[in-house]
Amino acid sequence: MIIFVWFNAFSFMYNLILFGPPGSGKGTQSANITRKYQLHHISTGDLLREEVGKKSPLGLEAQQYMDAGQLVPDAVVIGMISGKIDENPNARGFIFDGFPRTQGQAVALDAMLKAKHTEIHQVLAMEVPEEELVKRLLHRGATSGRSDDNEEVIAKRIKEYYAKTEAVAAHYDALGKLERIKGIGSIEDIFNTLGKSIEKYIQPA
Ligand code: B4P
Repeated sequence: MIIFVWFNAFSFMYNLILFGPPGSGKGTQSANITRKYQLHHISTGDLLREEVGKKSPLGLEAQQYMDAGQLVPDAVVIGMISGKIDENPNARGFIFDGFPRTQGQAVALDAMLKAKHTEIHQVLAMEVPEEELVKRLLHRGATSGRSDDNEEVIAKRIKEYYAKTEAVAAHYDALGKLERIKGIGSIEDIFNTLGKSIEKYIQPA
């Protein structure tokens, strides 16, 4: 028992934020990273879509924001995340995909992880030009059934990103944790570039 507690207290947990504008490929690359490095994937977009699908009170509240291309209020999203971390105490680490999306969420995440005796180690920010983002999101919209499938909502999402989300990069840059990654090219090439950064901290599982 004593050995178990000692091991847990000192075992290294790696936490990564995959950051970027809507359509930059966060979801796509998270799936690959999760598989190769055996991290636990937390996507606020997926969690919110799950709640919307279930028509839960949280989902019904979130849906109106998502359909309009707006961010869901911080309090709703932050509450969801803490529970997900606690459900996986023995995770090798977490990959946060689409979270934090505001300065308030970043501050809350840092405090939440500190209370759990861990921290964010790296923020990998994928940079993609706006016209490529629009092209990708229109293409995804045509096949996925997601509500952000038209130019008006996509333009709103990109505007929200510059108004509220870009500040998250500055927050982690000031802490020396931000690395910018070119997010155009093949999915495999981008994955390899991300992997080189991740392997400064952990090796494939
Ligand atoms: P999310 O689900 O997080 O998704 P996203 O930003 O639209 O896309 P992502 O960057 O993951 O791109 P993907 O890999 O799919 O957000 C949805 C909504 O949820 C938000 O608008 C908001 O309302 C709400 N929300 C989520 N988190 C929130 C939070 N923390 N706070 C408040 N609200 C929140 O890639 C896009 C497309 O590009 C795909 O079709 C993919 O196949 C393609 N693609 C990817 N990489 C490519 C490449 N290298 N080349 C060509 N195509 C590529």
